[in-house]
Amino acid sequence: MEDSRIALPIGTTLDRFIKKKQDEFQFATGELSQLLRDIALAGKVVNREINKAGLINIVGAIGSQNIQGEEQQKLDVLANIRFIRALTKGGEASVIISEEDEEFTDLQNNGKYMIAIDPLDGSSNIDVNVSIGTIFSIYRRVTPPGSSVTLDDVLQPGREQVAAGYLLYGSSTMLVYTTGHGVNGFTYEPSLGEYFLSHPNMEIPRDGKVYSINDGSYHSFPPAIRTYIENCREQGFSARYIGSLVADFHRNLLKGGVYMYPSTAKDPKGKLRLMYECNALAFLIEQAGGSASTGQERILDLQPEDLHQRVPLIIGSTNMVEAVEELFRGQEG
Ligand code: AHM
Ligand code: MG
Repeated sequence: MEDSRIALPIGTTLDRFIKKKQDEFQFATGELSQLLRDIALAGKVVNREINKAGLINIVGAIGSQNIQGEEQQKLDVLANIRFIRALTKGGEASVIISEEDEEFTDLQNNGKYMIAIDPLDGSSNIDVNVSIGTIFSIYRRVTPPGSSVTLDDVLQPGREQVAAGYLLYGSSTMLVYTTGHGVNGFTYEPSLGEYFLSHPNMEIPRDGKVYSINDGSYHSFPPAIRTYIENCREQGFSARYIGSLVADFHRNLLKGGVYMYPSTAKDPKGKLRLMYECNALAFLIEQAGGSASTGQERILDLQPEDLHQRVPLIIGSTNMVEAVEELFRGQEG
């Protein structure tokens, strides 16, 4: 088996990187590479819209008209349109599910792939100039391409992902993704319109001193989570919570730490969606040497039952996730 983690130098363009990686796999047909390129391109378009958000009245004006006579859209709706359009064109994907859409979209073509996407995550941060993100997962279809899409094609456990990643629209825009052979991060250079490899072979530290959770819900967290938070406080760990999953995840990936969205009184199954948020980040974190769990089960092993299913998420440095799992086991006993 060839070493798919052959180092490419920092500064390699995303296009060249994708091409080199594809060349390393025999029989690769290039469709997955094309999907990644499509996502990267849509990311550039969304990045541009986000940067314009403060300048023109694009946000929150759904239903009104802009000067071209087009409907003005909220940024999350706009991002959904941009990504679905980009992923539909090439014919590599035959079905798309999106956090923005109630049902799956059967594209009625021969595409081999199924895509799950959260086009713009961190909705509460959109209007306030704080980092937001796009999260995506790519799976192979289960039923033969060309036939009608079924729920079996879309309700696949996260361990079946062939690729996953996110775009982070932050102080700079980044694309971070995995195809199951490590995690690589690319930084977007807007004046050149290119992504460049900036974070090759990303690995999360095994341990960390940062915990990320919405402390306002402390009193409705399960006892295991409350105990874990108290332990973090006693050890003088830092609490860091942006409230934008991609941004919190990205910081912890680089520095070490744990992000937690457990069950609460308001969201008894947790708030985050298995298909659009948790699976992609779980695949990435495991590829970077970390862990992702509900507190009781590995995220990637969960059998989804519903397109918009929510699950608790504990994700980050392995030692920290395991410490939480240990507390859940103690709570059961
Ligand atoms: P969204 O999909 O509506 O944007 O919600 C997901 C977001 C995450 O990005 C973030 O980590 C979490 O919700 C924050 O929730 P809360 O405000 O309850 O802490
Ligand atoms: Mg979301």
